[in-house]
Amino acid sequence: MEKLIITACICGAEVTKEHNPAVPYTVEEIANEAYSAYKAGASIIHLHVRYDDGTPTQDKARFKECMDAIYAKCPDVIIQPSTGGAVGMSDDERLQPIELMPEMATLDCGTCNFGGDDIFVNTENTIKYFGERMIERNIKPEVEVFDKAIRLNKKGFIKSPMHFDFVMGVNGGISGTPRDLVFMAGSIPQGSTFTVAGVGRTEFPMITLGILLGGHVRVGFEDNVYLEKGVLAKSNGELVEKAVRIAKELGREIATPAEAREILGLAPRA
Ligand code: KMH
Ligand code: ZN
Repeated sequence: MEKLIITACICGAEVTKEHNPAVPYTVEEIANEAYSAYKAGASIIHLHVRYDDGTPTQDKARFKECMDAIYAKCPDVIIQPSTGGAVGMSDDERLQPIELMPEMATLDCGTCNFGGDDIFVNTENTIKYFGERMIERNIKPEVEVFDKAIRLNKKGFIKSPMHFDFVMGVNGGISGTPRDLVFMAGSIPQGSTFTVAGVGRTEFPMITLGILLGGHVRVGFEDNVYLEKGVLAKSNGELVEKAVRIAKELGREIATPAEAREILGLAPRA
């Protein structure tokens, strides 16, 4: 089987230090958490950034500071900025980090409930707009799918082969069950690649099945702050180490950043 690409979602926009004191906010904390994940085997850092007080932001200057600090510690890592940002942000606010010409960025598909009263809005036109901006910049989108409504874009707004991230178990999205993950993995065009993420306690069961299905995996504080029931992870690195242990038991080797670039067909870094 293909080597396993591990993505670490180190920070997110919703999780806070009240959930786990190790959730990073400052530039230094974000760079340290990225390094802990990279050292443990992550080849991609899925990046949200915060102001020092924890407020999520898509501000380009803040992204640049964080990306520079991460590259200083992990020179060859793939940084994948979020264009989802936080619920309620406008399209252009969310798109700011693509001006930094990252190799990848997320492209969220479909509007869905996002816990409680929150609605994560991704209209058809938003998806097309984001897709076109990424094609212009040769940025590989990771298509974030939160629900069963995978609407495949055949009109050239996303290039093939597509790379998906199935985000399972969001409160309001698709459930984190084997049945639904098998459905998702069977619903994408041939030749696509996919990553599996599971929110909360579904993280490790979902990535285990993702590894068996030949997919790639994402772990990190954005999705889950626990190493096991009742035990907070001390770092994103601990979560990545656990993913590596599971992969090794199942006979999957771990991809380096260079191998991940090759598997995903990323354009050379600007
Ligand atoms: N924070 C969520 C509303 C992404 O990074 O593209 C959206 C999200 C997806 O995290
Ligand atoms: Zn995210």
